Amino acid sequence: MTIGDDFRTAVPYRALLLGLAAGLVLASAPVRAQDTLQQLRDQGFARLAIANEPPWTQVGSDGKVSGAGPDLARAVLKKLGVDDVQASVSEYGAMIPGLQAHRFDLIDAGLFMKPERCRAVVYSEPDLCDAESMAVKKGNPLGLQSYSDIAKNPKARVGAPGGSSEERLALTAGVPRDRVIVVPDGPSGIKMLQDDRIDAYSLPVLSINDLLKKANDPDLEAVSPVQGTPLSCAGAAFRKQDVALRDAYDKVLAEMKQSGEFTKIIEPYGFSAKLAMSTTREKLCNAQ
Ligand code: 6CS
Repeated sequence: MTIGDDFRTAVPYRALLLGLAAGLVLASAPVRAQDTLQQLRDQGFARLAIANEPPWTQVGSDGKVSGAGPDLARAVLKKLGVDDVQASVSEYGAMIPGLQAHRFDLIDAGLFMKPERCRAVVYSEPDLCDAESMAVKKGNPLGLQSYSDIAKNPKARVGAPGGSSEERLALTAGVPRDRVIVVPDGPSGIKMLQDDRIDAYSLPVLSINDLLKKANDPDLEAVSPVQGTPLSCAGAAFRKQDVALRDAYDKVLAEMKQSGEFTKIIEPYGFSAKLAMSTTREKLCNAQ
């Protein structure tokens, strides 16, 4: 008698095979996801998507990458045994497709947690929060306080990054597509405003403040916050299949929030650690 014969007759053979196959797939899932962290450790770096929008992310004239997002990601990854990050500048709208296409290993660029994005990636817990702002000409000649003000004024044009939350908010408020102008970067947005090619340039408050300080142009001012817009928070974003990597990242992030290290990294850039710790991924990904 061989175990095979009796075993085959005692248990429905097909169910047994299916159960074994399912077990093998399930058992390999965490291993595969765990592989990503091991792959990053082995390669010695993680490929990070950034936008070059200070103080969230910035690339110096010497090519050095800094900003709250990269500094935080570098610190967390180092504690996970990934010694460095290699950053690539990407438009916000191209970050998630690039992550999914394995051009990046994670995004930490102030990519706000929005329900539609939360369906495409897995986010860490919140790290960087801010309200929305608009740079306008001094005195705000068109009286723009909100995206619906822009929608209601057929002459008003608003600039925003492609694929950004500001672009989406303006379109959702009813601004026609041809009056929402995609702007490649901050300095270009300020120049377009100065040249009257747009009437408002919309980014988060800290970004607009940074740009206006650098522009040092008395003919420009900020409308902050943009009326009717939510406080938004970003987190590090990972591929949906990399939940184990995200969980490992989250564990270290929570320890750093607890120890004060998180505060020491982000607050010099103007971000509030308290604000980030006052909300959760769950709340932000399910916001109406
Ligand atoms: O997540 C976003 O879409 C926005 N985040 C930042 C940091 N800047 C502009 C962008 O629209």
